[in-house]
Amino acid sequence: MANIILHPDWYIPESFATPESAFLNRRRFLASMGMAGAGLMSTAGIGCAKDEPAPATKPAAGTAASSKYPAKRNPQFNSKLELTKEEAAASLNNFYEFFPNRAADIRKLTGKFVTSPWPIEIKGLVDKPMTVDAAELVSMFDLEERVYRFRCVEAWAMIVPWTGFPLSKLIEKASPKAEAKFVRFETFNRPDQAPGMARTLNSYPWPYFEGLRMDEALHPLTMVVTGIYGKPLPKQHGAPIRIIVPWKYGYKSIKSIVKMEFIDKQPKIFWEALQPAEYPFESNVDPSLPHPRWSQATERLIDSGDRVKTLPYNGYGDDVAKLYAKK
Ligand SMILES: Nc1nc2c(c(=O)[nH]1)N[C@H]1C(S)=C(S)[C@@H](COP(=O)(O)O)O[C@H]1N2
Ligand SMILES: [Mo]
Repeated sequence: MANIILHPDWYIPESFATPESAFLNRRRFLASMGMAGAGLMSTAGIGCAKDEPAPATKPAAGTAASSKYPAKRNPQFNSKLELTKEEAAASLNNFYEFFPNRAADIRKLTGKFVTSPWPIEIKGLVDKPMTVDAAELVSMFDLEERVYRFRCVEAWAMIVPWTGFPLSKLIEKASPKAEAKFVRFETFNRPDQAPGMARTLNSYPWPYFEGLRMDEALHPLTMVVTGIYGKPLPKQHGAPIRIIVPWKYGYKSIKSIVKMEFIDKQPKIFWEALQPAEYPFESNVDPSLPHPRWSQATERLIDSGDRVKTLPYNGYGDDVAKLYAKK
């Protein structure tokens, strides 16, 4: 199929023709105009009010246990950088399942996406395989809010308050066997609800999949996220449940998870399957290691447009560098 691009959409050929580059340029463009939060001017409906919070904050229908929001902020997890404006974070998303074309506002494309009920299958090398609904998970665990830096491989960044709980707590419940060395995550597979998926059925290896080493999955910074900005996750951020791994490039933080499988071999990840040289399994944020086609030394904050230094492990080196010390 000639019109379908087999690279990740951020694989940017000289033509700058891919949706991702358009998207990235849009972020840059808006940021450079100091209006990243303003929505795309040529796109009807979102309006241009910077502080218009309503569409951004509307939780996915049926998202559970709203009474648990906002959860208490854990002061241990904070950032010196100012919080990204909610509207900027909520209107500039990467969610390829919904991307139909260039510069789309994903909020307009999620209308058919049903996020409740949302059974999640936990299986593989565990003593207690289970299927739990996302709503049930929210009620099972104490939720807390953590402000994390978030760094996309395309060199944009944001600082946002995620709500959730450590993934290690869920892993404990499943009681993995000693042979479990990796966790593989998988997203929903519903092209009828996800236009981006429908349009790339033959070129992308849907559904989106990701993976972590067991020690990465168990690390206290790794979160199961069910909310953002004090509310249940809106659909475009990966409702009803996603992972956040703050020291890795954004694509590791898989959204709208339906399956977690404990396995003994390193799994492939979605973008690696498409472009192994550019998107390796580990993908820790590393300013000294340029992407084959761009520098990773700095990053642009999506609302202010400020360019700041990228930090090793996205600033979480004190906590995680030891996981990667050469033995
Ligand atoms: N299922 C799924 N998860 C995904 C993606 C995706 O396309 N599909 N994109 C990833 C990328 S590239 C980034 S940068 C982040 C973006 O998260 P946000 O839209 O909440 O900012 O989600 C990640 N998780
Ligand atoms: Mo990304």
